[in-house]
This record gives sequence, structure tokens and C-alpha cells, in this order.
Amino acid sequence: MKPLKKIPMFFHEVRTRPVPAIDRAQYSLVIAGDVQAPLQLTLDELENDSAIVDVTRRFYCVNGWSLEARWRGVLLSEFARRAKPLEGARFVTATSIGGYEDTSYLPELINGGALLATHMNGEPLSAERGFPVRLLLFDRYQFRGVKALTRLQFVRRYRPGAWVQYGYTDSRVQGYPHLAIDTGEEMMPPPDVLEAAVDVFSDF
Ligand SMILES: Nc1nc2c(c(=O)[nH]1)N[C@H]1C(S)=C(S)[C@@H](COP(=O)(O)O)O[C@H]1N2
Ligand SMILES: [Mo]
Repeated sequence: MKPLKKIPMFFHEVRTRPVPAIDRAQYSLVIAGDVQAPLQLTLDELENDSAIVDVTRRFYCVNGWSLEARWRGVLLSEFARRAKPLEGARFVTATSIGGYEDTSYLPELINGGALLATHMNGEPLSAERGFPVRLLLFDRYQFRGVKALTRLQFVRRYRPGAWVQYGYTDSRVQGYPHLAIDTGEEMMPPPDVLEAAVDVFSDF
């Protein structure tokens, strides 16, 4: 049997429940807060934006794995430019449809090439991977990146996010060994492989 890779997928706000399906017609991304020009975008608008880019980059999970993929989306810097944050609004709070949130320092997002991604390896994001849009911070621990993103709020104050309460106050990647998933590698074993694995483990 092929060795199984740990399945890297996290959705704090839904835990053991299946990830809820999101209706693309109902969806919008709101970019607001302390800005001169708030924006509200539909998924069609995002997917057809004039500033779409493709990048192959890696994110890291603090739980010991990383995932590299080809991502398509619009740089957060582009939306910051359009929304025109007011003087002093140096942080961005990102919130998912289910209420997961984290706040990042705006210059760090801009300098790090943070992306609002709609596609992974040429396909729209799956529900598990954060459909319809995910905020990605590359080369960083990804608890700051928010899947199923629905709001970016420009704010003046940092607000600790979900993982800070577990003690993860620093999202810089540490030099520990970890499981690296590369572009195009299979990440989700098909159900029959998973079932076979359960049988193997239940022998113990
Ligand atoms: N909405 C939401 N986004 C989230 C999370 C979450 O629990 N909910 N977990 C974060 C963490 S800790 C990681 S490592 C990545 C996992 O992304 P993946 O499930 O595509 O591997 O999503 C990030 N974004
Ligand atoms: Mo994570």
C-alpha cells in the first residue's frame, strides 16, 4: 500500500462538521473599515479582475507541514491601493464566512505578496481549501491566512486572532523539519485508500 501523507486541512470554525457549501451568487467580499473607498466584489468580479496573477508559492502550518501550489488571485496590495486606507489604518482584520479571523500588519502583507486566491493548481478552490476566496501569506505560518474569506477590514489596532490564544504569537516559520507537500502532489487520499488505511490501523 502507498504510504499515506497526513492530510493537511484545517477549518477551525467547522471542526468535525462537513465544510458548508457556499452559494456563489450570494457571496461577496467586502473591503472596508478605515478606508476612503470601500469595495464590495462579487466572485465573478474577483475572478475577472484586471490584476489577476499566478504564483507558485508555499505556505506553512505551525502543526508541521507545508503546502506549495500554483495559486491564482489578486494581490492584497492591489485592493489596498484601490480602497485607500486612511492614515493610521495599518492593520487588516480578515474574517471568514464562519467567523474565523486574524489581523495582520498591512506593510507585512504588502511586502510578503499576500494574495486573495480563488484558484489552486488551475481549479477553483474546493470547499475544504477555502472556496470561494482565501487570503494567503506565503512563507509564513498560515493561521494568519483566512479561508472562505468574506471581509477585509482596515483597522488602527491589532486584534489577537484565533491562534494567539494557543500561544502562537509569531507567524515566522521556524527551522524545524516538517512534511513538505509540493505542487501537484496528491494531498487528499481517495476514500477507498482512506478506508483501507483504517483497516490496517485497526489491526493494532
Ligand atoms: N476560515 C479558516 N481559515 C483558515 C483556518 C481555519 O481554521 N479557518 N486555518 C488556517 C490554518 S492554521 C492553516 S495551516 C491553513 C490550512 O489550509 P488548508 O486547509 O488548505 O491546508 O488555513 C488557515 N486558514
Ligand atoms: Mo495551521
